[in-house]
Amino acid sequence: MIELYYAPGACSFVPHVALEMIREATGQAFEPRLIKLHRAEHRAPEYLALNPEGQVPVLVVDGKVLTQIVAICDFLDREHPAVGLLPAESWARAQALATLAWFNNTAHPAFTHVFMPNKFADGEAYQAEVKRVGRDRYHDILKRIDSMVAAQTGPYWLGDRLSVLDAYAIALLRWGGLGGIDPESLPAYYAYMQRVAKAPAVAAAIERERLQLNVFKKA
Ligand SMILES: N[C@@H](CCC(=O)N[C@@H](CS)C(=O)NCC(=O)O)C(=O)O
Repeated sequence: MIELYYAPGACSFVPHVALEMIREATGQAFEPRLIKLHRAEHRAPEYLALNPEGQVPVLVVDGKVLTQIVAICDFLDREHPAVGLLPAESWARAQALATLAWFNNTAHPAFTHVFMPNKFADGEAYQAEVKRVGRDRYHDILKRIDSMVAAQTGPYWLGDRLSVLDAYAIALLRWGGLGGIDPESLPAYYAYMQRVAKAPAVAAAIERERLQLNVFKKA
């Protein structure tokens, strides 16, 4: 049995989409386990026993725990190579993993500075500064992704097939809206997000998480 511990709108959206892609292609089901971050369920002792970082996602496979999106995506892809979560050819796969790792270790933590400045500084003034610098940096990253998307030839990040990169890319743009960055100011990226959201596996994850794609509110 496969279980996914996820929180609506969080980065666990990436393995969530991956598991929906697997379900769509092979019929293999998974058990979604909702963790409410606003209720601090990720800080409960039972959850910390699963993931001492107190973060989603966590994948549990027949009772065995796997954390970290890059590892989870690699594992699921190796279990189901025909689904196309990642490319099969060595160079294309390495390039896709480089992008996935960049999303995870650079773009994503840049947003953490905007969303959870309390992780990086004490006191309101310092946190406001962390947030301000973080938002500028995150905006630059989203602009870079917008140019990358504009240069793409197919409907998805890797061309004609949906992959886990699409799931991460649209989660990052959605977070931009939460951080005060208007997604419509990044036209190629915004059009791509709407296209990706229509893919059945993505739409299923969006529905389960009850997500609105554009959460930007003018200040
Ligand atoms: N590198 C980790 C990042 C996980 C992560 O940052 N999860 C966030 C949600 S997007 C979380 O659970 N945050 C709650 C917290 O850190 O308190 C991974 O790939 O799984």
